[in-house]
Amino acid sequence: MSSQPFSKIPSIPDSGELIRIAYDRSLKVSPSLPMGLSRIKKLKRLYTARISSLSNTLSNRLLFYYNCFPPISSLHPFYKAILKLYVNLDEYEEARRKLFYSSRILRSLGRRYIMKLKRTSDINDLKLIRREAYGRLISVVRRIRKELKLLEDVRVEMRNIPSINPDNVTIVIAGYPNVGKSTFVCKISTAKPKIASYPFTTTKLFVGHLTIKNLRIQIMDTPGLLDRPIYKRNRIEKLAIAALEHAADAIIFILDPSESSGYSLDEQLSLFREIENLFRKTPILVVLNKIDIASKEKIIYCENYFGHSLPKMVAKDGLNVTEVLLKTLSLTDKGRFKDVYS
Ligand SMILES: Nc1nc2c(ncn2[C@@H]2O[C@H](COP(=O)(O)OP(=O)(O)OP(=O)(O)O)[C@@H](O)[C@H]2O)c(=O)[nH]1
Ligand SMILES: [Mg+2]
Repeated sequence: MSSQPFSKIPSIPDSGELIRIAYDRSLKVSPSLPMGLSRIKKLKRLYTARISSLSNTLSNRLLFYYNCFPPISSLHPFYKAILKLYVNLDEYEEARRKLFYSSRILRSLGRRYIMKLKRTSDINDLKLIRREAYGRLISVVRRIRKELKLLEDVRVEMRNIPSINPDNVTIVIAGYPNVGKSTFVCKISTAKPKIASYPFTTTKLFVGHLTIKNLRIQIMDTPGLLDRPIYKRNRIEKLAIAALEHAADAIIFILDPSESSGYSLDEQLSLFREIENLFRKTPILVVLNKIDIASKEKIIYCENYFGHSLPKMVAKDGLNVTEVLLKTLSLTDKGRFKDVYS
């Protein structure tokens, strides 16, 4: 089971905020200072405790954030492809690395200044060492300002990407905007994406679940795609492409022969050919939706193109949606799902 690797990461403060938190905490540290202790010993104890607190707080925080962000090598290709839409992968890894090394530097700087404090017996020196230690510790964090920001941006973009379990069957829905993809997903699964009578309603990926004969199935709703080359696609469309490429065991391609979506059948067919071409290894089921309002001519036009067994549904009313789902499952790796068909 691979749950969403970015969904539970806490927010990352910017470098100024991080410094402020650690600095304030260090000022609150109060080591025991017995009455008879000389002034210099008291100061030594106090500064040692404060430098140690500042260096540990900063170092531990950075190590914690480093561990929160998964290395690219551990990512399922689906999450890797999506992460790539938001960030340069090398920069992401570099930002993680910098957090890790900065955490180590903070710890060793802390130790070094504590040793320095130990060796001195001059009050002015103690004060200088403390000031220098604070300055250097803080500047280590200031130097990774950009990296902290990059990781926080990644977190914000990635946290809502749905969780997929690669052990379960995943069916991804594709098609032009407004053809009824979300309506279909709502009818057959737990997902509740927004449905509206205008295009580009869905701008994220949604995963719904259902169980057939103990088989857990994931249905992924995607943003609508226009018929255009991949390099002209926007980031929202690329999300859909990433899902089709890396998550789909099978694809349901929905056509709207009524053209009430606002897109002609020819445009939709052209998109289908592109999808078919791009994902040759993934089974695709083409389905006609909105046959309640489509003309006979358009339906026949599609049947002439795909053959007479072309499934037809009225997703809005749930008509034939289960049949469409079962037919799609029959196209997937039968060995894995034989219980469903036996
Ligand atoms: N008449 C009819 N309308 C339908 C049917 N299925 C969906 N619709 C309507 O078509 C419109 C678009 O439906 P959505 O499910 O939001 O379409 P979508 O493909 O998810 O659209 P995007 O998210 O914009 O890509 C809505 O007004 C639905 O009610 C159907 O079988 N018949
Ligand atoms: Mg939608």
